[in-house]
Amino acid sequence: MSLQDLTEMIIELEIDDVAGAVQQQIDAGVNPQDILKALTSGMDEVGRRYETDEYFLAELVLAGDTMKAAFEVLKPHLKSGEASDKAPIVAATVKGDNHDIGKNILVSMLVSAGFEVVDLGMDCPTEKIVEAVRETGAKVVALSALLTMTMKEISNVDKALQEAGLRDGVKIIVGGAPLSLELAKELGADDYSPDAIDGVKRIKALLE
Ligand code: B12
Repeated sequence: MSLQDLTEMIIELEIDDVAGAVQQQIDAGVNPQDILKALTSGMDEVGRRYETDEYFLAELVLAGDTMKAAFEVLKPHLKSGEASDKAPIVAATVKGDNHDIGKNILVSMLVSAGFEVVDLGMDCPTEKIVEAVRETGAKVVALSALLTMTMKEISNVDKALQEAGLRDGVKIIVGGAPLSLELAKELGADDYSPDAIDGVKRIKALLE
C-alpha cells in the first residue's frame, strides 16, 4: 500500500475500503499532509473524468462521500501549531455553491491550529456572512467557491461588507478550483490559496 494506491482508491470510488487504507498509512508513520495531498489529487482526477464524460454526477457524489470517509480518519492527525490570534474566523461556501469538502478541510485545519471558527456551511447567503462578521468581530472571512458561476459571489460579499461599514476591519481570503490570486483580487478579496495547509499559513499572516 502506497500513497499512489490511496489516490487510486479515490478515483475508483472505493468508499468501503478507503478509511482503513488511510488508517494504515497513518499507522505506518506517513505524514498526514502527504496523505491529504494524495487524496486531493484523486479528487482532481475525478473532476477531470467528469469533464471528459468518463464519470457522471453519480460518480461525483460518490467521490465526495469517499473523500469525506477518508478525511474523517485523517482529521485528528492534521495539526499545524498554535494560533496567534483568538478572534474567530468566519468560513463559508458562497451562495449557490454546494461544494463543502474543501471548506470543511480548511475549517478542520484552522481548528487544529487553535482558531475559533464560525462555520456557516455551504450555499451561504451573503447577508448571513455580514451578520456573522458584525456579531463576532471576525478579522478574517474565508470563502470557498468551486464553480465559475458562483465566483462572482465573492465580489458580492466584498461589496456587502463595504456597505455595512465592516470591510476595513476584515480580510477576505478565498479558495476553490476555478480561482487564482489574480482572479481573487479582481473579485475584491485580499488573498487566495490553492490549498488548506498553505491557507492556514496565509490566514495567520493576514492577522499579523
Ligand atoms: C465532489 C464534487 C462535487 C460534489 C460536491 C460534494 C460536496 N459536499 O462538496 C457534488 C456531486 C455535490 C458536485 C456537484 C456539482 N458539481 Co462538482 N465537483 C466535485 C469535484 C470532483 C471535487 C471537489 C472537491 O471536493 N475536491 C476536493 C477538495 C479537498 O478540494 P477543493 O474543494 O478544491 O478544496 C481545496 C482547495 O481548493 C482549498 N480551498 C477550498 N476552499 C478554500 C477556501 C479558502 C479560504 C482557502 C484558503 C482554501 C480553500 O483547500 C482545499 C483543501 O486543500 C470537483 C472537481 C475539482 N477538481 O475540484 C467538481 C467540480 C467543482 N464540479 C463541477 C460541476 C460542474 C458541478 C455541478 C454543476 C454538476 C451538475 N451538473 O450538477 C454541480 C453543482 C452543484 C452546486 N450548486 O454546487 C465542476 C465545476 C466547473 C466550473 N469551473 O464551474 C468541477 C470543477 C468538475 C469539472 N471538472 O467539471 N460536485
